[in-house]
Amino acid sequence: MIFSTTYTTILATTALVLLTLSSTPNTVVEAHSWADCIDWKFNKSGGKQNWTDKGGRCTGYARRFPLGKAFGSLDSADPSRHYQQAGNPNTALPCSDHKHGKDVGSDETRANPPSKAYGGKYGRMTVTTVGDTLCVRWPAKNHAEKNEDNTVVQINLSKNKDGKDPTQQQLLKNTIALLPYKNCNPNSNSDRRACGGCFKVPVRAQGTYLLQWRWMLNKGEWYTSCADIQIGGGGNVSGPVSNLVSTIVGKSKKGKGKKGKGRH
Ligand SMILES: *[C@@H]1O[C@H](CO)[C@@H](O)[C@H](O)[C@H]1NC(C)=O
Ligand SMILES: *[C@@H]1O[C@H](CO)[C@@H](O)[C@H](O)[C@H]1NC(C)=O
Ligand SMILES: *[C@@H]1O[C@H](CO)[C@@H](O)[C@H](O)[C@H]1NC(C)=O
Ligand SMILES: *[C@H]1O[C@H](CO)[C@@H](O)[C@H](O)[C@H]1NC(C)=O
Repeated sequence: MIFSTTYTTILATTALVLLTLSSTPNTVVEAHSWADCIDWKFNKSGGKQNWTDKGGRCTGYARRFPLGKAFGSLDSADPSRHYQQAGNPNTALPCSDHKHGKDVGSDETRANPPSKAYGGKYGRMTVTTVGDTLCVRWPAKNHAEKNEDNTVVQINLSKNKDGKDPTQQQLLKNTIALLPYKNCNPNSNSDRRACGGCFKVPVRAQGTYLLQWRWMLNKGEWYTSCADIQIGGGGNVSGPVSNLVSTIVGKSKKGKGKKGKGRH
């Protein structure tokens, strides 16, 4: 009798442990990414890219980006940065307004003038020139592991017109770079791995542009971050689209991960 009672207890304990183990990954992977920095400068040029806080510093940010928060912490901290576009992704609101979206992000509405969304408690605005390299950083949020596809980050760049953001359709015609999502440094904490990609600023007339960071996690599931960037100096020629192809630095490579499964 004692034997069977003990045996039952062992079975029950094992079931509980299995239950705990199998439910843990689901809670751990529930996280999505955003652009943490728009103009990352590495301490060391050349060699391996070091995206960690110790490997460089950020000199340009997305709109109303709060300073002083730990890298990768903004999904649980206030404000949450990840904004998932709702409805048809081709016509969805390109930048979070803190009201709309499948996941409502923080307020990345265009300020008037755009520079008002920068400085003080927010990160500074990106100032760059044609031909310069911009390096954008993001946290992996558990989506850069071996069993995940190497998804793509799009960088879309459009001129602000009439004091308004371009539409997602206009942005779609102006993709200037495709960056592999899994370009990350190692870290035992898969949520906080530091990732990023670099591209050259294409030929554009001087002015303020909307740079959209746009990442597709699952088919049709897009997350965006928006930054105003000032492009100045370095010529005033509007380049034809064919010139832009050579500026695409990172080409998307399909990972060896499982396909067709939704990730969360
Ligand atoms: C980044 O740089 C820091 C400081 O030099 C170093 O400790 C760290 O190992 C580097 N990380 C990578 C992934 O290169
Ligand atoms: C790299 O830059 C960061 C930020 O400025 C600094 O904290 C870090 O100590 C630097 N690391 C090295 C190895 O110079
Ligand atoms: C740049 O070119 C545009 C279009 O040709 C023109 O309207 C603008 O005045 C120019 N800006 C400067 C700073 O030359
Ligand atoms: C960005 O623009 C390119 C065309 O240049 C387009 O193929 C791509 O779908 C756009 N990305 C989005 C969805 O904004």
